[in-house]
Amino acid sequence: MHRRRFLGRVGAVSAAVGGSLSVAGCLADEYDVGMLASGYVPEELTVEVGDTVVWENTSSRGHTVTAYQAAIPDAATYFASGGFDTESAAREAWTTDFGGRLDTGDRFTHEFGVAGRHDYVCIPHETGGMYATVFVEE
Ligand SMILES: [Cu+2]
Repeated sequence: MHRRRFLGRVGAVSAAVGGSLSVAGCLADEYDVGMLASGYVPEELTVEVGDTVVWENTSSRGHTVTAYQAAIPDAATYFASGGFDTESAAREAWTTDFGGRLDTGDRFTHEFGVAGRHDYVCIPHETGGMYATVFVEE
């Protein structure tokens, strides 16, 4: 199964216009996880193996989506905005020149191929408690 999830938004838009609006016309508003000044919304998201999750920075501050390498399944592909292969690379890039930063309106997507709990964090707001979880089910 390889489908994108646009939880809620698609249905809401379709309902509002009676389903007549094309999917392409809705793309600008479709994401699964948004961001506030210091948090992800929602903080917990459950998807199925093969789903692609879309994050969008819906706030006015820069954020990252950076997986905790020790808190995703062993067989899972590492994910981080900026495309880094490891958490240490992502953290180093942030420290160096804000690598991986998502500015307002920027998106990051990741396809989840392995079931299990995936915890991730916003590097600059980690101490403020900006972290969240994607639960992937078979
Ligand atoms: Cu942040």
